[in-house]
Amino acid sequence: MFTIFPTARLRPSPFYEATLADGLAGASVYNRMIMPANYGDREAEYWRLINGVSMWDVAVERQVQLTGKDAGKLAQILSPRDLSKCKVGQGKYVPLCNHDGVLINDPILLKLDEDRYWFSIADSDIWYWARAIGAERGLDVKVSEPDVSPLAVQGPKAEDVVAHIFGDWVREVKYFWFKETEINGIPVAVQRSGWSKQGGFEIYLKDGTRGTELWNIVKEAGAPHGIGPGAPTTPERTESGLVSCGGDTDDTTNPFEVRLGKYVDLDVADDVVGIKALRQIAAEGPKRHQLGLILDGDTPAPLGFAWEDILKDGKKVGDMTNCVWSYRMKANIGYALIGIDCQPGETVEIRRKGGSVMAKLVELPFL
Ligand code: THG
Repeated sequence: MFTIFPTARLRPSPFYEATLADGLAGASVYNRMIMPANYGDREAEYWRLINGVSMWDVAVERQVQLTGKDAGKLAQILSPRDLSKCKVGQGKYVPLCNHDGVLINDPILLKLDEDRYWFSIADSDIWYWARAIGAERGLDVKVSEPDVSPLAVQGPKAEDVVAHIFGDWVREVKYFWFKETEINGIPVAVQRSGWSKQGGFEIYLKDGTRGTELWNIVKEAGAPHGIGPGAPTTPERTESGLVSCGGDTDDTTNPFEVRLGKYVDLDVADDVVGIKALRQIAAEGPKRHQLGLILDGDTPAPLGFAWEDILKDGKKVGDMTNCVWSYRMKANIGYALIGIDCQPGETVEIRRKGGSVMAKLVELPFL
């Protein structure tokens, strides 16, 4: 095929060497970094996540750090989720919207201290955004990118592996809560989180020179449990109904359309970016919603690069934003971003490259 041409614009992960040594076979680009995608046997990697434990280089989930007197103020201005009760050591899944109420990122917010926060971001440049909003509002806050790189340990056996490394206290950690600690002198934060519904933790490496060391600690601790390298798994996240911001959304999508309305608190202060637009969208009712699609046919037929049109009675009613073979459902499944008059139970037509395919609309998650 082809190799990736190294350039200083495409930053390597601290785990890059370790992932190459473990047989990295496919990657994509995310936050201007190489994002490992698979190690050559996607089905085995999927079942390892479902039944065992998998370790993922997700350093591409970069941190946008806010520090200073107004750090908490800026965090709240950027996010329409009420953060007033967020404690030090707690994380929260927060949509970020622009002034039109359009979703621009869906990070996990970590509150490290009263005056220090990280937005652990999905794939868009939030540093510029946070700096611009902070400056325009005259806030006393510094926005930076710290040397922090998450390594995910996911699957039903992840807790045993992470407890073996850090101690049994990790078993008591609540969802999205975290603790800063170290292992063999390597500074990390350990959080119960991860982009799967199979359970697990993310170990945020706080010293990018020690990626291979941390990778090998996890690999050794996981060996008795059959750990192997993997990556955020499209079939599992689709079955589980997780949103991929920028994949399942476009530059007009608001959080209500993609099942994130529960993370929008309409009574946050008026200075929160996008809140006025979000109140109006909520009052009028969103025009589209996100449903599952189960396609006819029994041959894996994943989505390529682009969304595909969904038709009803010959007219376009929405887009299929994602499509993948589900190993557990033994069908091609995907997400529809579709007019709200289209409802679960209905059959629609998807215009695919090889011709039309019929699909049934269902509620998400699939499993
Ligand atoms: N880990 C870290 N940072 C991240 C991601 C991650 N940043 C970008 C991206 N992934 C954020 N996206 C999500 C989406 C969903 C969830 C986590 C990150 C998630 N959602 C649960 C759900 O939808 O059921 C629970 C949400 C809740 O109720 O609070 O876990 O993977 N570090």
